[in-house]
Amino acid sequence: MNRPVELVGVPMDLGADRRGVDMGPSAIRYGGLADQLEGIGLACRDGGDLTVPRPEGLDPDASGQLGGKAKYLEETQTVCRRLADRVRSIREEGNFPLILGGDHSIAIGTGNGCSHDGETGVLWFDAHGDINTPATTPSGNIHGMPVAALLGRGPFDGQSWAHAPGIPASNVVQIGIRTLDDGEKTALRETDVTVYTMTDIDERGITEIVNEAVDIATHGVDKLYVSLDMDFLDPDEAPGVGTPVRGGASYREAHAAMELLYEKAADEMSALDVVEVNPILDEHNRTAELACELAASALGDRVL
Ligand SMILES: [Mn+2]
Repeated sequence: MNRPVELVGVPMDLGADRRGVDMGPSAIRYGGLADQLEGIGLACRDGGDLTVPRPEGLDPDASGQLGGKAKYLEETQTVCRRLADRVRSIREEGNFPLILGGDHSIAIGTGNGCSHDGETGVLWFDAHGDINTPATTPSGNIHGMPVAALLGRGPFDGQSWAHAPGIPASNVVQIGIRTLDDGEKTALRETDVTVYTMTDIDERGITEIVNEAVDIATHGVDKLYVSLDMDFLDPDEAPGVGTPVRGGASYREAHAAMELLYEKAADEMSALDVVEVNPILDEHNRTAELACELAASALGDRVL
């Protein structure tokens, strides 16, 4: 990859119940991300943080709920629009957007910023399916909805800030999934989204899975957006995440996945976001440091 990297922090926690992921961008910067990227020869510019409304004094239910539950809908919409514009302009300048979350609702912005100029595949590393809609969500938290939003499912259909027509469901591939709500199981059966669960990784190994996943995600398209929710990893490795789930990817599996991704799809990669780092739940910033390492691996860092 020979494009300069531009970092953008999105200190967003309106999409999650547990506070703290708004501090993710700072923790990842403290983890040394820019130095690591420069260490592998990438020019790196820090574009600062997007402005995100604070939840204090806001009514989560104020802005209409898209026919169901969607907390802080209006604020989330504003932030995602802002992020989509930013991602788009970074890409138009020929640079690579590396987005630091924040909760996973921000992927609605990154995804839209990547797909306005032609079809894009998506690789979604996560413990969760993130494909609830306001109609199926048990919690109303939008960080459980970004895949549904990008695909324009249910009440997201016709919502221009959410639905990204440039992302075909058949080019969306999820890896590491280990917990799904009932509504999400139905949704995933109805769509062409490909899901690799942790069981698939156990049985076939991360290398084979990522190889296949990249082929599916980039089939017939020339761009790939990669979204890394740090809860893809096991909480033993990444305790500081918004919604930890046991039984996740190991340290080596996560690195192998990122390394292979770079090997196979460095030219196609059009944006990367690293989300759901929660410094309040972390141990001495190790989850944020791991986020830096994995981002560097995805952008070409190698042992030798
Ligand atoms: Mn997620």
